[in-house]
Amino acid sequence: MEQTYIMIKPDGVQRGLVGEIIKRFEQKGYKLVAMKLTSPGEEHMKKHYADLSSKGFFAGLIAYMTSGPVVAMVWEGKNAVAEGRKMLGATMPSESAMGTIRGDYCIEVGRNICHGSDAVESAKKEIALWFPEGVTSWSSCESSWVYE
Ligand code: DAT
Ligand code: MG
Repeated sequence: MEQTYIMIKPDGVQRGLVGEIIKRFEQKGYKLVAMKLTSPGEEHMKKHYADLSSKGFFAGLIAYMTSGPVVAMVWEGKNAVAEGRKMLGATMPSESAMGTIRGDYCIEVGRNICHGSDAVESAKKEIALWFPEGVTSWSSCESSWVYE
């Protein structure tokens, strides 16, 4: 089964949206296989966003992402990466459909409350970066009701 790295950013934590975001992934049918509240610091966050280091907004992005704790999670299930991105909504909240997390709960791109891996390969890298200790494998009693 595919795994994706989902992170609730510092604004999502401060605004009390942790439960709401977890609820959506649970209710969709995905399985939580790793989770922690953590403030890993600047170097770690620069590694996470290494692909964006040349962007003009990079310094602001790192300051925002290190301004408070984040909730790091790995969710598992069929097409979890692409479906997770759909659940988050577009990067720009003004372009995120209503009903998505960003569409429903934020206004500005620099405060867009959640992160989700954009491809299976980047998910693998992000999961290794955030959970070097590995994830937890378990079987959910729901699985035969979620999958045919
Ligand atoms: P996403 O988070 O949807 O994968 P991304 O990887 O292109 O988007 O960018 C990572 C984060 O950087 C994004 O969630 C918010 C910030 N960001 C992206 N584009 C931005 C812009 N034009 N101005 C300010 N912040 C931006
Ligand atoms: Mg991205």
